Amino acid sequence: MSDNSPVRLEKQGDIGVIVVDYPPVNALGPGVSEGIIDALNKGNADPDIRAMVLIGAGRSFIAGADIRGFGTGRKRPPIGSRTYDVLDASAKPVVAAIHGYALGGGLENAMACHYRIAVPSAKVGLPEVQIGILPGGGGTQRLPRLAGPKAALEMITSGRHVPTAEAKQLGIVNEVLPDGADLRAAAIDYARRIADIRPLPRVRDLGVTLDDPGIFDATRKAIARRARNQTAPYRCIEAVEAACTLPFDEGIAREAAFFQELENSAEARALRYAFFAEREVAKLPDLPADVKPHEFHAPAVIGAGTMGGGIAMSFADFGYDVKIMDATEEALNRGMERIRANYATSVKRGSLAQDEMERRLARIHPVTGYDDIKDADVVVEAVFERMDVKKPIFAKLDEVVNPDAFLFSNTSALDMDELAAETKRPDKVAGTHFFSPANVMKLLEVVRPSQASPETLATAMAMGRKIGKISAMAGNTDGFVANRSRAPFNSEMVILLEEGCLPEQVDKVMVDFGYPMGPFAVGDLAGLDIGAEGRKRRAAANPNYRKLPIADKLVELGRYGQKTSAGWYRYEKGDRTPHPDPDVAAIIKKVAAEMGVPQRDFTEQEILRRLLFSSVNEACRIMEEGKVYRASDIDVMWLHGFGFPRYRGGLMYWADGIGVREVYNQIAAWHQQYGERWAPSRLLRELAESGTPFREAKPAPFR
Ligand code: 3H9
Repeated sequence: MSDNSPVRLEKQGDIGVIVVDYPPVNALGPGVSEGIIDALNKGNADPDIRAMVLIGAGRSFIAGADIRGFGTGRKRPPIGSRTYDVLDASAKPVVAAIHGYALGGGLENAMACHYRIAVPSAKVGLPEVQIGILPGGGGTQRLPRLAGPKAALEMITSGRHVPTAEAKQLGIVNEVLPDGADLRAAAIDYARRIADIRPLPRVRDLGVTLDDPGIFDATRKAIARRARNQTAPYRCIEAVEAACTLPFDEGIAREAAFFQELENSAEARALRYAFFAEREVAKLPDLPADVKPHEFHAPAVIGAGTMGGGIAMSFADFGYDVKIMDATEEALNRGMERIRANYATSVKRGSLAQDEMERRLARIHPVTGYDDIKDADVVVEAVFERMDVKKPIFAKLDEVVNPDAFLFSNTSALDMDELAAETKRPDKVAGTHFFSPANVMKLLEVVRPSQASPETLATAMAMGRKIGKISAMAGNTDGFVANRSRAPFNSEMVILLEEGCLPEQVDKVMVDFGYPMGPFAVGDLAGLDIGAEGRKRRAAANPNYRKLPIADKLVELGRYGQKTSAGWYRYEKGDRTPHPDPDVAAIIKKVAAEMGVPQRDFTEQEILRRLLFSSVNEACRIMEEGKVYRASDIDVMWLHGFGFPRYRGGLMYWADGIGVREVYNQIAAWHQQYGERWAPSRLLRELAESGTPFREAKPAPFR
């Protein structure tokens, strides 16, 4: 251990305390594993030391291997000389003292220790599958020995963070400390108590009891949908299977081979990219570095419709008491009924406990008067999406609500400057665009009007994070960033029909690509009448607007989607399964004939590229206009707003996989063929000319 090693061995009487100090989360970055091994060797060699404690400095135990080191060709020590092996072989006992997070390689090191104690707030887990790999530090072999194969399978294939109490129940930790206990002192005491126990309890020596050999196939079946097109989840299962059938060392060798296979797979690279993109998106580089978000305690939501209800649920789900206001008792009652029904569905599905549902419901306080919300510190307006409806509400809110409160609007397209101008506090106004269903979808698009103060923007971003969202900043442009970049995709999918595609054909391509549902089936779920409104507004404003006669025709015929049992598909009563509808095929044929569009066949690749390239081009325009900070923010929006398959990284990352020149050439060819809607953006052309990947594009300064 050199002086600047991230690991130190501190002697406290007869106990050696190995402190990992590698901020912010003690990932196993350069020097950390080496430091731990060094400290262990020193501790074992020191005759005064009887036992050791492994503990993390700062906010966490160890958050896992350094993800930045993956795929860089960094050499890893061979099996036998890794921290896990050295801990396991230590002649003196080691107690892992866990607070914060023990994830991935962090938990694997803890499981290679002889004992584990934890504070109640700690979380443990093996989240590797979420970055396209499997636990490679013995986790797939030790966890089944500690917790049993069933629990291990569940934890390793989901990657979920397990709270301490559950970890104790599962046998992963030996002892949970009382609330407020001093972890270091308790771990030293514990180490003194167990110092002389021999033989040392080693997890590798435990047997594995497999009660039900069917669990592996059952898990394969259960994850088939979400693990589509991916390898890592299946390797996780195979590795746990190996733990049940092979001796420990052979299981470890199998795990290491899988790890090597996966580390640089396309899915692992894309998932790592997504992990860092999700952290980058929180950074607002043009705001003063010292700007702090305002702490809020009294949120209020205006409007008890579907969106307002979902937003109120989001606050309640994360422990906030929230007021929800609507103009009439009747609307409020309807809104509260919907909220109750949504929670009840989660209870029925088993994802929410009944008493937790009651606690959450009790945090949502329905009110009818502005007077009831005058003390709110953040207000999220979520009334009908029309400027003439929202404007008077903003003016009224400004008049009655505490002058320090922030006023946010859940709008998906309206001009936030116009709305801010209704108030005498335009510096405290911003857009907060939730995605439907608001209590489920992770994306919060924070829309930045020109007068919003840095504190307002930081507060809106932080508010999203506090209620479990991933907040992303967007410029104030029609459709903002997420929907604006998605709009050409929505048009192109209908235009494809004019040329001879069928909705089910397009949907199949997109589902095979990795979307949970095809875009036409999603359209039916959301309601086709909603898009029709927006098209009318845009057509009125822009004579060159590309109309979508087939979509308009369906709406004209009253085919609004699932709610009318007919949309792009037909539906049986009480069933949400979309069935291809010959009537729709006939409508498409008729409209196409009236338009005089020649019919032809499409390859799957052409369908995919027609939809996604159109959006890539628009995304470049958005960057060109300075409406977003980075290409990766657009990727985060597509991952969390639109269900883009995470293992493909996001729209722009996926396009980089094809290559900026190829994307440009294809778009330029379609420009020739289809006209102006495919005109390549300036930024796209420049990137293609210089061979710069999309993810390195430099958007114009944010405005
Ligand atoms: C593994 O362990 C493989 C093994 O099986 C063995 C291999 C042989 N690496 O998220 P935050 C950074 S795979 C590098 O904002 P939070 C993060 O980028 C690993 N960097 O904080 C950010 O940096 P910046 C298994 C990491 O409190 C900063 O730390 N482990 C890592 O909201 C703060 O992060 C995982 O997959 C890392 N492992 O959440 C856990 N972790 O400030 C991944 C964090 O520059 N990490 N950073 O933007 C997490 O899930 C969350 O970070 C955690 C904290 C829950 C720990």
